[in-house]
Amino acid sequence: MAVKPVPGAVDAQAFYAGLDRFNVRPLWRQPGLLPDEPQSKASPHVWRYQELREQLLRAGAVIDAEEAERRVLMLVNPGLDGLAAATANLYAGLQLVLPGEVAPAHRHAASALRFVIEGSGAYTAVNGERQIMEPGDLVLTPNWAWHDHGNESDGPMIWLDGLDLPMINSLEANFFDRSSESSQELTRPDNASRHLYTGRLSPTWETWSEPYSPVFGYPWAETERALDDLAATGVGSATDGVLLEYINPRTGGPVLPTLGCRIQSLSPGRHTAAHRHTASAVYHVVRGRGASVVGGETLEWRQHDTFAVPGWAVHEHVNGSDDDVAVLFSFTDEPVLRALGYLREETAERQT
Ligand code: 1HN
Repeated sequence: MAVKPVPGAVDAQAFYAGLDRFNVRPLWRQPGLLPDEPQSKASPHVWRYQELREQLLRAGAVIDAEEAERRVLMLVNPGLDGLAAATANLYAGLQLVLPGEVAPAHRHAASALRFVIEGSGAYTAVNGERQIMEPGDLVLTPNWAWHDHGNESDGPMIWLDGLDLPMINSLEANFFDRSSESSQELTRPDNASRHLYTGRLSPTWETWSEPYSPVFGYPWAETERALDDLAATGVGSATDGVLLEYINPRTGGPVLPTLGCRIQSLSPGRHTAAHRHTASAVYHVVRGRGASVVGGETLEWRQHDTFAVPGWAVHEHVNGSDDDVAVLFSFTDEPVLRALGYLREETAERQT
């Protein structure tokens, strides 16, 4: 029986008011479900190391690493309602391990990376192997890998933590496990994985089936050499200058399935072309000073500052020095967007 509804035969107000109890809602009255383009709630933001270093050292007098489990000041984006997130998908934090301290072994489904800011000679143990940490080193603690930190040096050790926590928590796929031993058993020599894979050469006897890089430490000395060699040749892209991706030597792809890591050099005085992409990123200033214009806001930065570039925010970088390069480390959710077919990029008008 086909019934043609008579307009006005049902009282609209009463109809809308009565829907809640069925746990349904009219799509035609739902704003914001299909925005014309992404509108990140995250703000462009810079966290200043000079201020935060002082607070981090104060934290060292408030709690020890063992009790805190991880003594970290999380970088909380002011646009994200207090969420533990630097961009909508990326978590970042500054971690302090003082001489003699251990941050006990645990593992989680979330993937993590460390970029060393200050201090020398502490370690992160991951998968039975210690990574000895030096400034500028990238250390991976991939999903579900046991990891613990210790500082046997005589100075404080500070690094930037990056995780995919906001993403994996919104997917409701996170797990956590604490070891009964505070330090994991070591089964391989210190820094073993970085010696197994050396640039263009790969060990034939090793098997590997994990979705992440078999290399857990990317030493600064190698990274810096690559940047220096390229800086002299004048290559690079209009939007990013010399931008190098840290790779999984097994695949040539990103180091972690959810997080890509990059190092970037901007020649003296360089002002990059503006662009935007659906991927978001957290940047850390390794060297130099300058500014990034992000979503119309100018974020001035200097060495060891960290700043957030939300997804789809137009951004351009400026090296503020006329005689020194600026070097930026960054991590991004790009691998996720790419894998799912949601990566989009476009060039944009300069904002300044
Ligand atoms: C974690 O495991 C570390 O191992 C640092 O150093 C920060 C933030 C949230 C969840 C786990 C670490 C973290 C973390």
